[in-house]
Amino acid sequence: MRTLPLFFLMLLIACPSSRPDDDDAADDDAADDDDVADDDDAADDDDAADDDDVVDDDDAVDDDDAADDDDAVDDDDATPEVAWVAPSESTILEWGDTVVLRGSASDPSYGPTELSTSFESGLQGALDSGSPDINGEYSYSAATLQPGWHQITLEACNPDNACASAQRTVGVCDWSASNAFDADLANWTLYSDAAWDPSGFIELTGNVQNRRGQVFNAVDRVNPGDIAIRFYIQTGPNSGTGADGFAMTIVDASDPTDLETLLAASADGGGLAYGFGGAYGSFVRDALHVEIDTWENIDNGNTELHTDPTPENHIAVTLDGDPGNHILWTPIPTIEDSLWHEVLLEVQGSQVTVTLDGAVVLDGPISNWTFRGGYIGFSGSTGYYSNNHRIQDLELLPDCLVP
Ligand SMILES: [Ca+2]
Ligand SMILES: [Ca+2]
Ligand SMILES: [Ca+2]
Ligand SMILES: [Ca+2]
Repeated sequence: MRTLPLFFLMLLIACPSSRPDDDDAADDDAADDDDVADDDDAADDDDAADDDDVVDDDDAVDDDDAADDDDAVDDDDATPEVAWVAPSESTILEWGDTVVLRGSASDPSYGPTELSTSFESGLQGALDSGSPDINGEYSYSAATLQPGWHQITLEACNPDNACASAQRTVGVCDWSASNAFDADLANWTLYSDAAWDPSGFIELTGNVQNRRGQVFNAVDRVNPGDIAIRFYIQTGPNSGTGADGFAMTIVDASDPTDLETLLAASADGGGLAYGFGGAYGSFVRDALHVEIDTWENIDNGNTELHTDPTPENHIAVTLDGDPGNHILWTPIPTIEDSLWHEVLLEVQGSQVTVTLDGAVVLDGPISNWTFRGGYIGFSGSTGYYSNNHRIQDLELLPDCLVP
């Protein structure tokens, strides 16, 4: 959010060609205003003269203005007319979304299909060219607009090469790469057994018993509201016998010290190093977790404090630091294959969707719940059984900001 002014600055820099049009419009307005002012001045003079007949002469001057309008109609005879239909001005899209550019074109002397029309992006160049349909409608489905502000020009030319154009601005927002963990950790902090690997990922545990590791951004909080977060996970090599799994967490800790305290108290083994609520602790504020669980826990009131809903590997949305609170869950085929898997979490209002390797695996509302935001991070744990637990390439879309 702090970079927002820069984006607006970039917008101003990126769209200089909009200025002449605006100026032209302003000039036109000024000219109109001048006309009105002149009329007013004349009226004042007339009032001063107290000569109503002269005021009637001013009406004749107004007729001259009407004659000017006729001149404008003459100009229309020489060129096509274009107008935007969709999308609306300053529409913002997510990268990869398809937007249908739609305009209309007409010409007093030619049929619509005799016109040549095109869409061109100031950022990306020519997008499409063609002709309107018999109704004068011209559209193009743009699926490959790159991130940034596009000032898109709709142009129509008639066979005499007389052209008209109109602009519309469309923003395409980027995923803001929170961290690929390739080079440095920036605002991210390693806790407990987590370690950065020079190959470009975070190893949360290593394939070692009774490990517990976390990595969190203790500087920037994720904003409340709709979000989309993508990251990659890898666990193995002990397929089947491996344990315990990992989780992505966004927790409403009050400050970095509070966060560190919560993480230090979180349980290893079945707690997946995010267990600090429910049977695992006293945390009573908001946290959202996506866990990838590779070990079935059964509550024994001692070493295991919750019961998993399935003996299978599972992916689940849990809340408030409680690994026993499986709000949304589904079994998945074993994920302990030492391969990278893509996880995408999307929150829209109370609707939470989780996509694993491109397939939606969880999709449902969470009743009486809204996303509160907080510090984002990852955790993983082992117990008597173990696996490596690796994460990398986090992309975060707390707000769809146009770069
Ligand atoms: Ca990486
Ligand atoms: Ca397992
Ligand atoms: Ca478990
Ligand atoms: Ca679980």
